[in-house]
Amino acid sequence: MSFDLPASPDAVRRSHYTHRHLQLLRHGSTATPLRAIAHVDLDAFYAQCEMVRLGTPRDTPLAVRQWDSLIAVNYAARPFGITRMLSATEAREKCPDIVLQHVATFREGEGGKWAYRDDSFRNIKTDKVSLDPYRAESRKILKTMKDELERWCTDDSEPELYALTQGLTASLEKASIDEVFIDLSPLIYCVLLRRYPELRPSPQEENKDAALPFPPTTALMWGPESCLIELGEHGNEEDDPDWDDVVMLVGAEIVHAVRNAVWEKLHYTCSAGLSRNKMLAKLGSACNKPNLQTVVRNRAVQHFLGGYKFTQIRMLGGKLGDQVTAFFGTEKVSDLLNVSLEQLRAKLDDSTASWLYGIIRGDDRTEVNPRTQIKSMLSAKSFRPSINSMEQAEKWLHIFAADIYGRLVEDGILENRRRPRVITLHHRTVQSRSRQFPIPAANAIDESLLFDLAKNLLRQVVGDGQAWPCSNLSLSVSSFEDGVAKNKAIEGFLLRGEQAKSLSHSIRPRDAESIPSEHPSDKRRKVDDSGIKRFFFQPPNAIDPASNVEDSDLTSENFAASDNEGLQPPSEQGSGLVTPEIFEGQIDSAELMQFICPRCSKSIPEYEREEHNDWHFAKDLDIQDRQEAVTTQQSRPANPTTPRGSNTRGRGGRGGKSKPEKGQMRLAFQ
Ligand code: DCP
Ligand code: CA
Repeated sequence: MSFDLPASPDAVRRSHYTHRHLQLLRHGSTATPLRAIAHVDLDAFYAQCEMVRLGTPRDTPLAVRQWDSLIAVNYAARPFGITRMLSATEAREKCPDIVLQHVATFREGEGGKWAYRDDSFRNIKTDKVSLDPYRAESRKILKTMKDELERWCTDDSEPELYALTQGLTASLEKASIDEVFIDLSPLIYCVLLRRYPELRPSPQEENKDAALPFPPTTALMWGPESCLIELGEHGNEEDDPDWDDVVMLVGAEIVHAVRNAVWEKLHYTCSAGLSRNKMLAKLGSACNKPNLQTVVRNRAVQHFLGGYKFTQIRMLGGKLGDQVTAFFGTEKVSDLLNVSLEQLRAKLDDSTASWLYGIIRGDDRTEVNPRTQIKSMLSAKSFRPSINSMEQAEKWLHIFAADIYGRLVEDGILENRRRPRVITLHHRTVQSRSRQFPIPAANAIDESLLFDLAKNLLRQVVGDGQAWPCSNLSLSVSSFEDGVAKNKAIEGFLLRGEQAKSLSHSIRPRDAESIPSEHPSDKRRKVDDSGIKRFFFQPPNAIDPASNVEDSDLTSENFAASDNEGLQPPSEQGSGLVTPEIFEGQIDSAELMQFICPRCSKSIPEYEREEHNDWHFAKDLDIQDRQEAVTTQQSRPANPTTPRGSNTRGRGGRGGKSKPEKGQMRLAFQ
């Protein structure tokens, strides 16, 4: 990639973008058209984990099996027609040399440790899948990505630049075990200011709405690792690049560096999508798999989206998408573009109509949510045939407790970093039921405490009657709090030994409804327990995609466990979306009303609308304050005698040797 291009002959031309747009880029604001979001998705993730662990050559076909099903297929096996739909036996028929690696398992009666076992596939009755090895790799990958992004942050070789870009970082959201979103905007701002000094804010108060100078280039050179979405009839490659194109070029460079670091350090390939928002970035990352990145520039958005069915867009894969299809007689984005906002409003409530109108035009203001901490952990097992006794169930509760405890240890429970406050048992016969307890703050959490609590919960379920045969059982912990919380629980949190034991005897079961919740939407879920059947449709976005239910929720074992109830198509499983749920309970219809916030695209219960609007208001004020603080800092005179430092990484810059070409390099989008 090179930026060494002659200045435009028309020196007076101005960019479409303003100083304000650039400042909003600095803040990672969702309101700037210069925003840059990446979605990075590991290729054939579990299969690559096994390839790395076993040292399998990259051209050897390999699939990961769970019992007789395939759950991940590497790219060397795909030309043989091997997909997740096949059984292990069918895969072997199509490709006799394929390596079929079974996932690690816990085994009944063999303690709480998982292991890779040669005979697991024959032992569905006694074994339970462990995803620990994949979670561990996922953590390493995330860390490597963060380290690389860190390298792109401010350098302090040039004081003037340092003052302008100090503290700016990318935010990273773990969307599932093998996917992340990265908001690159603040990092790109740093790079732009380094490479294009004319963009640096001047010490004089400038008109924020004045246009930026035009980029000093008539063409951008894209590296071979980036696939550009072509423009179709909506755009023209001959138009000179503006700053949004330059932003994407810099973003592509950073994303490539991140992917390269993951390859160099850990030997994993991944694919990426880069665009102005999460929705477009996610669609982009799937376009050129494996091991390539796809860039959806602003000028390509309309053509790109026009080729999709809107039901492929996140949040439109379910009931809302079906309704829209029925109302307008089409699934195509291109057809829906002809429907006016008024026509959408005639069929849908105002906020859903506005959201839909925007989303098919590529407008998505969802923020990258940097919370990377896990919000709940679940360990589950489905039984074929069903189990029929407390004794059998307890053996599994032992394994669940060990599984969850191992993950809590990884999460820092021994160092008092965080601990869950609630434990839940889910139980399925003909009906699904769940029971919760608060985890007593006075007790140190260990395997036996989790087991005791789980056993008590199971006894409650059994006491309610009709507990057998049981086809699925699972245990989860949730509502994590920080170990340093300044609340009353802290003393209990740190208790150990006899003191803790004596307190543990005072544990009494409580109904789910009485457990304090963190968020009103959590309260809504708790009506789960009251027992009257009702299907509750959770509109798109109602559950935060970043809610970070730990990845075991997304295993095939759990998919299989749910008898197709509330399953998402595979494309959505990986994105960390939680499935719509069957709620049993009498729900006030007011609770069912949702509105989609036009500012952040989140679906919010009607009764929280006011609170949500207040939150945006407060956030706007905060951004405004910070901008003012920055302006004050920037208006301080910089040291004019300081020599300009060179780009420490020597990337790009304006001294490259590439020959300029008119227009942008094209790559076909299939
Ligand atoms: N997974 C699973 N069962 C499914 C779908 C996925 O256990 N039904 C697991 C195995 C996958 C991992 O989740 O490796 C990530 O899922 P993806 O949908 O991202 O698929 P892959 O990473 O395997 O392949 P791709 O290269 O298409 O992303
Ligand atoms: Ca993947």
